[in-house]
Amino acid sequence: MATLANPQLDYSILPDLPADVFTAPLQKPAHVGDDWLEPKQTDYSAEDDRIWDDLFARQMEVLPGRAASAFLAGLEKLDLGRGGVPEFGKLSQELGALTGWSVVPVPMLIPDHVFFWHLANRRFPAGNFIRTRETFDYIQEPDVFHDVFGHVPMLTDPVFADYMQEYGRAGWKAMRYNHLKALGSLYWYTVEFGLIEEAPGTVRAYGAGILSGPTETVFSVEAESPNRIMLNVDRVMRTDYVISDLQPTYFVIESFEDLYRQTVERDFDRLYRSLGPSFTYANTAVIDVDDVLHRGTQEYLLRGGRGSGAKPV
Ligand code: HBI
Ligand code: FE
Repeated sequence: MATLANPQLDYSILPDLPADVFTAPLQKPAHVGDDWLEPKQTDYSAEDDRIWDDLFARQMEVLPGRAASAFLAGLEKLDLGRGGVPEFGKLSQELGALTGWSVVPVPMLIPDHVFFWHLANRRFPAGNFIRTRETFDYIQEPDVFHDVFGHVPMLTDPVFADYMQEYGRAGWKAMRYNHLKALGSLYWYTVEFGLIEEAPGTVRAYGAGILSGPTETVFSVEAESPNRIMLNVDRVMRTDYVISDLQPTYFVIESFEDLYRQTVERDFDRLYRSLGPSFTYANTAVIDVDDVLHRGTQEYLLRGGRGSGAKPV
């Protein structure tokens, strides 16, 4: 039987989690199996559908000139604004025809090795629930708007689609070395908070964490506060991150091909063996070897960040 310590190559079987591999414990709801998949997608209320439509309209106000062309193209191909929370079955059919990915419903955050297993098999696990009016502006857990609006458009891009699958395959190796946080940083600074330089001097956002909310959509590409640094996979995987506020640093790719290439060419065994038990670089650090596009003032952070009422400048 395949285990994390002796991974099989076809990735079709969910691996066992050895006792010495650390993963955050999650309470599995009784109605889901080992794959953590919901038997079916939630039946959304009329108000849920209105919340989707309002979130969608709000994002469409800020995306032009800020979201990556690949993201905007994906939104259009999948027609995510046809009204109400998209139906995963139909969405999966359309996405499947483009890149072979599907979207599957999960109740909440799922364990790392299960998440990686779905990605390695080109299934994107999407949160089933949608936020309420009370939590319209900010939620910490991924809901269906973040997961579907934020993540799924990029999965229509063939190169990005391959990158996500490679990421899933890389997950088990990271767990074996207990360096999941390092691989998590790569996800964080690309899939969630990535920027791309589409033409010299033209930076756009493709990360789902950015594009599922209006504030960071503007802040990430236009504010003076954050650093914007050309992405180097090795450097990013040594960089800490915080999940609860606007990012002090964004990493910029030159193309999805380059991101894919850097990831598959990286010798992760070597990297994990060379990593210490904690991160080398703080998330505000600018280091000698960085190719810096914009050196941030960190004004937002210096004024106290989220909770202080600081303006995201
Ligand atoms: N579960 N539903 C869900 N969504 C995620 O983005 C997610 C997860 N479980 C684990 C996980 N992400 C992490 O392993 C990666 O972000 C590194
Ligand atoms: Fe996400």
